[in-house]
Amino acid sequence: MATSAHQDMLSLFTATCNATPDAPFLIAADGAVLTYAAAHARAAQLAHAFRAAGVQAGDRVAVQVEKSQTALLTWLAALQAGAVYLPLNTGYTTGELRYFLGDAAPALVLCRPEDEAGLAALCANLSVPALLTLDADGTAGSLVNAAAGQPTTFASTPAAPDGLAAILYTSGTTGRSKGAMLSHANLASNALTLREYWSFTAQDRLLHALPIYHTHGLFVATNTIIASGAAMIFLHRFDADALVRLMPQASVLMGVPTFYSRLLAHAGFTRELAAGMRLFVSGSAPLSAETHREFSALTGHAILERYGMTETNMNTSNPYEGLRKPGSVGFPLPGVDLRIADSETAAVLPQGEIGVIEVKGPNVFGGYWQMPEKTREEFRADGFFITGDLGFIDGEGYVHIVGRAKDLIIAGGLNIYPAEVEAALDEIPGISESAVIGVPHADLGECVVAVVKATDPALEQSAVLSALTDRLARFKQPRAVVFVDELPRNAMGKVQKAQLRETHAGLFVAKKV
Ligand code: MLC
Ligand code: AMP
Repeated sequence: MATSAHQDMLSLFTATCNATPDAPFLIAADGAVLTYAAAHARAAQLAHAFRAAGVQAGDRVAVQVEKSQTALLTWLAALQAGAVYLPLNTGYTTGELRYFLGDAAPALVLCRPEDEAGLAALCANLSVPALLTLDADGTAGSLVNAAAGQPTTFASTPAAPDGLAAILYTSGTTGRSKGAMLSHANLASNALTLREYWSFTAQDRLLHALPIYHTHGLFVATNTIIASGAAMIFLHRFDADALVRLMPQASVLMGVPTFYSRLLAHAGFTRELAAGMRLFVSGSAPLSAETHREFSALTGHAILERYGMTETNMNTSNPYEGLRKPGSVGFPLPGVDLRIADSETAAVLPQGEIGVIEVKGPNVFGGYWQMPEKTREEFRADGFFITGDLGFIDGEGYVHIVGRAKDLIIAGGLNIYPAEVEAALDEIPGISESAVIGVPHADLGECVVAVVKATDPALEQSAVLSALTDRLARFKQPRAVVFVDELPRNAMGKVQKAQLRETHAGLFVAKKV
């Protein structure tokens, strides 16, 4: 079995493949099985294709493709090739990609066939040397052609634990996105911790319906499964019908809160259906105590809520055995130091007081790609990372998140930084200023609303939204545009977003998407 002596995901993966080559790793919706041995071999072929495209150890491989088994294997191929994996949200527009590719300077971009022409021009412009494609099924495209016939083993150089494994971009509060640099040890240590904490075994079958371009679906789910030698029932995307159909074959589900509210609304989701499940995990956004209780009442299962971040992997979790408190994110995971500090003075606060959550541990990233200044700003001198989340620790040691010091909206588990949307809005002719807020949304938890001051009285919501189509990924686009004569400002001239949030809180409460 893979142990904590394994400090990188490639050796964890290889250890599992050697121990149980015939065990299932990925199970398709139709039941077709890809074993660990077959996955290792296919990843090796993909790693050869990367090399043939010019990727050397330490090079970045940027990936913006639909979710498929092959897409997931590109992560394991990057590990075999010693490359740094850089997954990108499939919703990003070409304009958004320009920044990521320019900043990360990858040696290879992997894209959807339909994006190839547009990206070829961008890659030429940015001097990215290689571009390959992969289709939505993961069965065709120039990557598949390049991998065909390649050897099924790859002579990998062992990874240094503190070497760079992946760069994941997170949006910035002040505009520019930051590439969080995650080391091999960051990822492997978290996978092993979660395996133990959540009692994973090789018998587990995880229903995987999350996207694989973010920490949750790519690392929390996949890496923990690999470390356990377990299998994933691998779905293209979230679909409540498919989850209900396949749940009898599964033992664990990991999802964002929207998964759980949608399951609760599904007539086929019953106590009997959930009876065979061992564990339901929620994270990436706050799970309301109400959803937690409704879920318990229907199924008898207490959803296990945990708290993480791209920069830190997972920090806290409710216990596997013991009380899973609704509205709490549980205890700091083994090896993670967590404290609550005053956001102004940095003084550590006593139990029960609200402050900014700070964390330190083997899970915490090394810094932002080529942003030493930003990195310094977000770490304390004693190595604690300042998460920007506000919380407190209760008398029993459970951590509660009560808000965010950072101006951030989380819709359906995806982060949107208002500053980025405001910058795009302010460039639209006829808008003089804007404030972007998150308001409660029945399905997504929160959604984006733009409050704008227009100089052109004829400007309409539809014109504003269509001006954003090519600028911002769909999930960042406002669900409503509210026109105002003036934005409320305090004496310092700062827009009072709390006031705006309160004024517009009712906009989407009763509505579905
Ligand atoms: C889809 N849309 C969204 C959206 N997802 N808009 C805002 N926020 C989202 N999250 C848009 C679609 O483009 C569509 O636009 C419309 O909303 C309706 O789409 P849908 O079909 O209802 O949505 P669906 O495709 O079912 O997606 C919803 C979802 C998905 C919640 C299942 O967003 C999802 O899988 N979210 C998980 C995100 C995630 O993995 N986060 C983890 C980050 S890591 P239109 O124009 O067609 O109407 C992290 C760290 C940690 O946070 O702790 O884990
Ligand atoms: P990301 O940058 O996409 O990794 O998102 C990380 C952010 O998601 C954290 O800083 C939190 O604000 C939020 N988050 C993750 N898990 C939870 C949770 N269980 N409850 C509340 N917020 C969460």
